[in-house]
Amino acid sequence: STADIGLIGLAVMGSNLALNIAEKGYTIAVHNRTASKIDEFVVTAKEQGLDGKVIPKADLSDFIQSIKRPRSIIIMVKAGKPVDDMIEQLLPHLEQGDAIIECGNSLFTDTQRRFDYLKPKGIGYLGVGVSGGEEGARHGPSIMVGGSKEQWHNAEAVLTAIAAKFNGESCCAYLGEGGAGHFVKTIHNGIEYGDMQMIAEVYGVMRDGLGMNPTACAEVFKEWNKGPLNSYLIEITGHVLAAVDSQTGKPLVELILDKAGQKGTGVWSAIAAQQMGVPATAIEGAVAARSISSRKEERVAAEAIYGKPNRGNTDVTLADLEKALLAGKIVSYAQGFAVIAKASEENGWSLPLATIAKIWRAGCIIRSRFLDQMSAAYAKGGNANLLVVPDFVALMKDSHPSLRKVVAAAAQGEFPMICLSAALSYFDSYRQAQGTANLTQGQRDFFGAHGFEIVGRGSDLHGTWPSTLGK
Ligand code: NBP
Repeated sequence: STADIGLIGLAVMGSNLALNIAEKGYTIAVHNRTASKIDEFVVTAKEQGLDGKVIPKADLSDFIQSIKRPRSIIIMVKAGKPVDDMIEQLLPHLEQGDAIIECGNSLFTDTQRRFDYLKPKGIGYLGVGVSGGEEGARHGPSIMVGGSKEQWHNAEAVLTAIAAKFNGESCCAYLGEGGAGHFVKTIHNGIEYGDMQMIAEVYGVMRDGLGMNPTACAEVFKEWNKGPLNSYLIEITGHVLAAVDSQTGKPLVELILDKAGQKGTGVWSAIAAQQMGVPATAIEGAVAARSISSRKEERVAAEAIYGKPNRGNTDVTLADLEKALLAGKIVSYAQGFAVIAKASEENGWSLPLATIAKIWRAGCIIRSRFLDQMSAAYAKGGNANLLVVPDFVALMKDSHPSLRKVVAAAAQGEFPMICLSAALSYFDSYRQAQGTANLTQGQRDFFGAHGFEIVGRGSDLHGTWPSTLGK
């Protein structure tokens, strides 16, 4: 046995990850259900001068025997049942102390179940969130590790080496037992949904309120990428807006149908947040916005009923839009990190918020300058809501008036702003000491005798309500 590590599943993600591992000097055994993919992979590895580090194995038993003990075996097959099938196929060949490292986009509860299933058998299970798509896998993804801590140490050197680097620091970290890694990856994706939707809402105002064409919009995003919004998503937004369709010469973005797809991680984030009672309205809004977008036919019919939106004069500047986006982003990240903090508490993971912000600074879709500021702020201590972390209080004080102005202009100009308005309402709810749930509690007691609290008198008190029977 000579391979440092093994990898099963040579589709897009697996083959790029395997090349990345070989490039870092590790010998890797590779296997795929369909053997022809292994041959194709060897050709690619040869073209990149990496075939000397690759041990191709079409037979699963040979593949396993070729890996040094205790074995670390990465599986990068389609999420869902194929992962369970693969685990069952591997089990008879594995020995105590070996580990399966599952790197796909798995639901964290599935990862937890698999971890619990393998633990009594003495087989380690690591559920690893890998962000950054194909390019990330090849040149350095952000890697969020969860699962068996002991076996993590066996694979730590390889995973740390292949991860993206930010100022020389690896964007890979062990975050906690069981499904911790995949949970954090899911919330990463939820935050990504929020970022994308808020950018799209601002683009809507530029296009339909300020009358800007895609080229002009692209220039603005290019400029914004030099400032506090500097991030991968702002950068690619500039490129998408600048792209021209080769067939017609028209801006490509204007030809793309306005129906957004989703694969489920946004929904999983929103469900996890709701289940734990943590408000994550920006993520929920972003998921809802994609769902509404997909109902194109209904939207066309509804516009015919209500008429075209009455846009009028949009009284916002580009500087307002930039600051509104920053304020929305702070709220959205505050919510996402609050979900992570709560999950950490509920599951006994000790999810370090500063570390999570750190490993998202490079290699993943939401990488940004902002996350560097966040990790620095969280490193000063505590898992507090970002809205009360001093550095961000100053940013929020400076930017929320713009968010308010933009959301107000959107309401007046009939622009949808599901995400930014949700972020503003969350902020306004979070920062007001006296809310309106006193009335809600009164209603709940009226119809259901649920009780209420009066400070100084005690809790579980009841009102004497008039009867509404027969009225
Ligand atoms: P796919 O998700 O398309 O899966 C294809 C691979 O799964 C092939 O190797 C295929 O083998 C194998 N496979 C299947 Br399908 N059923 C199997 C089974 N029952 N037993 C064994 N192998 C089976 O590959 P991908 O697009 O590279 O994605 C891999 C994982 O990474 C997924 O979980 C995906 O969601 C995730 N992903 C992440 C990102 C990201 O940005 N992080 C991007 C894209 C994908 P075959 O060749 O024999 O059919």
